[in-house]
Amino acid sequence: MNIQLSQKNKKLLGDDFLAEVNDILDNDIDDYLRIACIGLYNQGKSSLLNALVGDFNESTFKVSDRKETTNNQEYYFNDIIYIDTPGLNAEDSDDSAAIRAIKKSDLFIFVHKLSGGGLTAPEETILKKIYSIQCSSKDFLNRFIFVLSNIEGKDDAEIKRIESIYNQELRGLFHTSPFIVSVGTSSYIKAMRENKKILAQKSNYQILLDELSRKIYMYKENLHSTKQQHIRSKVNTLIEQLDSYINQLNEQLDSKKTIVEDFKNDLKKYTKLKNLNM
Ligand SMILES: Nc1nc2c(ncn2[C@@H]2O[C@H](COP(=O)(O)OP(=O)(O)O)[C@@H](O)[C@H]2O)c(=O)[nH]1
Ligand SMILES: [Mg+2]
Repeated sequence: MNIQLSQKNKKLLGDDFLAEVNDILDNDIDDYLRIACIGLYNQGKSSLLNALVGDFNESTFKVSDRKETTNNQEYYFNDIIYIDTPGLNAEDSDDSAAIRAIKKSDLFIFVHKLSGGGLTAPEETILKKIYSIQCSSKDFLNRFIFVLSNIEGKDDAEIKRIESIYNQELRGLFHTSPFIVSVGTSSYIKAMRENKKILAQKSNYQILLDELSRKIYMYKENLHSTKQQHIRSKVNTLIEQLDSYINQLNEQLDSKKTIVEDFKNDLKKYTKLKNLNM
């Protein structure tokens, strides 16, 4: 659906506002669960999605050490739409592609390389932005899985230390503890290809898969009503914005009316003063 406005009316409401309205209306209420993988580039997003959709040849989502993807890539698997987003903090257009994916997604996997230390400034910015987009939902962090990737070669103590720093930083931002799991995607993919059970276990993928299944199950139970509720609350926010704009216009009109009425009264006073007996 698209709400049509004349050129003149478009100017009155502003392009940004109208883009937001159409974004929401475009967001059809279908019954597909969407999972978006987000994070800076080269953190292991595409590899992780290949692992999740069971493509151990890694040809579904493009894996590369260089930054290549600038658009979202969607893949339908087992009743779920998986969305790979371009790495954040490149050009602005990449971030806007990620934002588009975020707006239509239900669950999020945020990928960050373990060796990258704590949250970087662009990661913080995008997380706050997602929070503001999704602020209507109380269960914001329930819809996130934070993945620390590339655990290969790190000992358990080091992994725990970095998880704890990451946890503290996220708590600082959102005031609750998120679900964090450290994984080795490359070793999981190798394990699945070569049927190596111990390697698969060491990759921690089972923990990630279990948590994801849990979240999918919880979310799917009332997917339709949750989606309706999200869209309803977004539309309500837009209506509130329009109401406050109407109030502002009324105030502007009132103050203009006062000026004109004062002028009219002055004119009347003048005619009286001069005995013009109009
Ligand atoms: N050792 C290791 N390498 C990884 C892991 N995840 C991704 N990689 C490698 O990191 C590089 C970038 O991965 P990619 O999935 O394309 O990252 P994206 O840009 O975030 O999508 C590739 O060479 C992957 O093989 C991981 O968990 N462990
Ligand atoms: Mg990628």
